[in-house]
Amino acid sequence: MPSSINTTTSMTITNYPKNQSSNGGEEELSHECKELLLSLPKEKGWRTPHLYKYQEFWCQAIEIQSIVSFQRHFQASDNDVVLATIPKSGTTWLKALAFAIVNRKRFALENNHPLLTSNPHDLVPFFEYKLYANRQLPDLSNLPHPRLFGTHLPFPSLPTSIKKSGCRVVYICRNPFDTFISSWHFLNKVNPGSKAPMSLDEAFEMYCKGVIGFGPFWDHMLGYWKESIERPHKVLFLKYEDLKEDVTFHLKKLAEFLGFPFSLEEERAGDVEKIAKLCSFENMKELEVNKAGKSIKYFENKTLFRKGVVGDWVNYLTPRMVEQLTKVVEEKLGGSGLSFKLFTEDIE
Ligand code: PAP
Repeated sequence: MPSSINTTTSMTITNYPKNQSSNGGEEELSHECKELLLSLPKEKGWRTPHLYKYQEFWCQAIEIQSIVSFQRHFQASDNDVVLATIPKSGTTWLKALAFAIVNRKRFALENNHPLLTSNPHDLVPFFEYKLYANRQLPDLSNLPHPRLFGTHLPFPSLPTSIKKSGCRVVYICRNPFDTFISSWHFLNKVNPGSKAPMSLDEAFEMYCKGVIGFGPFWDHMLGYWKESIERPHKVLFLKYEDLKEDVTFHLKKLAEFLGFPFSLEEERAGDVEKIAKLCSFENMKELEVNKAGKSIKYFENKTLFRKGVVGDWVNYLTPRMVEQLTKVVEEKLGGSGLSFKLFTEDIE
């Protein structure tokens, strides 16, 4: 078994921009993209100077270029699997679980599993950060099927071929309180250094206005939520907190949805529990590749494994902030049927 696995055989891909420059890599953009940016509303960014509103969601200039290319060029196959999230909602965990589930015949769960030596983001590449980044047009035809991909795009902005093909989409969301705190920690950690860290207060105000990468969070969630209700066989909606509460149950549900249900024999052999353990926060955080490696050029894998709990927001948000965000959640998500678990016992 090689020390890291290449799931992207015969595929030309490049990583994130080399070192993100002080203006978020905007000088590297194509003329077309620069023109597009001129027509878009913009706000101050969390980590880059600006976030632009493209197709009703906020994102960085450099991301828009890859997104446009992804939207133009990607052709979905009926058995593709797209794992979708708004950042900091459980992307890494979902990628690990889905990879382990669909590849369990290729890679035994005991030793030398690719997840022990590669970060999930290397095994399940993002469309917008890896495959279509840096003006690359990847040849994805040689990837083993089912092909697994990741994206932060909202549902309405996915390429038509994903929305109209038989391909499966799995969405995981997380309560907005923890997602905000996780985002704030992360974005200050991976700040390239040219920008002063953003205060919790300032970041919070932006989050409540919906100004965060791929936000507003409520639109992002509702897009997938509605689709999962209309097309439950094609769009599965999961919640981080539910997985935390009962990972085995949701792992089996995910496997069934993906078309890889566990046989009775596998269940008896404890394969569900083995995958749960392999992909657990505690296991993944301690792996060398996740302590010292880099999957995406300008941030280290360790920034993806902070605390991994439900309810850490209680350590950061003031009562006023809790009231404000509760109001936003009620206003934007009330009546949708979408609700979140906000607390857990294991908070320090
Ligand atoms: P991404 O969208 O940038 O890929 P994502 O993986 O969605 O990030 O979010 C990281 C969060 O998931 C971190 O939460 P925290 O800041 O509240 O701690 C991280 O700890 C948590 N996380 C990462 N891997 C796992 C895992 N295997 N199980 C549970 N939580 C995890």
